[in-house]
Amino acid sequence: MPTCRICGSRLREFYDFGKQPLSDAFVPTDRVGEEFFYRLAVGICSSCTLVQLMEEVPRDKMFHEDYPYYSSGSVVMREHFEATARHFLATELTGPDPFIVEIGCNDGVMLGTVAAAGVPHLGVEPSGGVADVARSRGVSVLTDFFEEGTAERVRSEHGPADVVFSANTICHIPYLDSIFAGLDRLLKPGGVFVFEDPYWGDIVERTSFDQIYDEHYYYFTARSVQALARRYGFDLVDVTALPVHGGEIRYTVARKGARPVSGAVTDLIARENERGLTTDETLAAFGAAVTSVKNDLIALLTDLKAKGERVVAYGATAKSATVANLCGLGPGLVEFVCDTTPAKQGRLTPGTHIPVRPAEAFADPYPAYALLFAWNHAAEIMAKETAFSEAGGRWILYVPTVRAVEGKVDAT
Ligand code: DWN
Ligand code: SAH
Repeated sequence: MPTCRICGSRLREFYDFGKQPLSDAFVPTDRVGEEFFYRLAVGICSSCTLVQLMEEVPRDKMFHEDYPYYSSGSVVMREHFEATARHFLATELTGPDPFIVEIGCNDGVMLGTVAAAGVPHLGVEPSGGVADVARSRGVSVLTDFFEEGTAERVRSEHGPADVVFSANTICHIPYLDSIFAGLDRLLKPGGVFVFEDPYWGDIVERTSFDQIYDEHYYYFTARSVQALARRYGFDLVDVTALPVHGGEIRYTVARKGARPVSGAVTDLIARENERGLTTDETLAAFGAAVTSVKNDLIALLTDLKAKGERVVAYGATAKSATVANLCGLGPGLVEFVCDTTPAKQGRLTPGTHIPVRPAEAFADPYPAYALLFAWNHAAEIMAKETAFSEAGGRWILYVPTVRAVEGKVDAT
């Protein structure tokens, strides 16, 4: 019987996405047939209500030297993380001996600003390629997975931290017992652990089921994070909703009793209970909505194909592996995917083998339809691709429902 990775209680599976490849394993054209597949299914803990994957993919298969996601690829995300860094510099890092650690610093999108301010910091990042880019920006990085042993090492070499920050990474880490043991070693008595991740409430509300893939092991609510923090001797002291990546929550966690708990925490948990975010009915309705989106997207793309229309996808996202593999979207339905990331270009999308081409291929010539795989960046992308809409092109969106639009941002 599959059990909760945190509390060991029974897990109830509520959606099976079937056989899926590693979401960020873009395939070199001479390596087709060598892909790793696993069963992507999502379940809920009957006791602590934490939503999680039913199967765990070994971490070294996902996060390594060639990990192809570079956080600085979006202007909006660059601005978001610069503001985050400035916030810490002005609040938590004003003492005599400041120190901030980031778990999963990627290419230094956040710590670059801290480094430029000359404030002591350390990124812990297992993916060597992105870590090297961070270093080239003046960021100090330890190329390793954060866990209890790493935290001990960081503490003995650098001293205790005021802030441990992590964006879009804690949900990637199944072994949270080791993470909290590490935080206990690393944080100053009054220090904070601040992390932001996709919010289960937004995933349910928008049927953004493509947030579910190998790298995203957990899907948090304030309620489940509060239970998690308490389990390891911490308190959830604040929550803030963020508009990025289709809806996230920033959680602030402190040692038990060290900081007052904001009313925002109790308010959000009360709202989650009212909405019934993890009830059997909600999970069944979510599953039904996923199946509708799947059927509608297949129908739309098949119809466009039959009419001889060109469809190109925009953004070779990790998320889109779930959509493309669930719907069986191959090069027969989607001509290619354009993406600004050199590490993805010239390769094929995982499992579905759609060619990935540079961004410039999009306009050469424009297709009739652009399937927006990077729907979470809709505002940024549509703003810079106005010539596509002006040429009569239409965007195909599938969050929260499948539709073709002319270039207005009603996506998220
Ligand atoms: O959690 C994760 C998030 C933060 O990043 C990781 N597990 C992996 C990754 O997920 P993703 O690939 O779904 O993230 P994005 O940010 O939606 O990916 C956007 C993709 O689109 C990138 O490959 C860059 C590309 N892009 C582009 O070609 N033109 C993005 C923008 C904004 C653009 O204008
Ligand atoms: N923080 C960035 C990157 C998110 S992608 C952003 O928000 O854009 C997830 C990152 O987590 C990857 O760079 C991956 O290499 C890293 N990661 C995965 N497991 C980790 C672990 N145990 N410790 C530290 N980083 C980890």
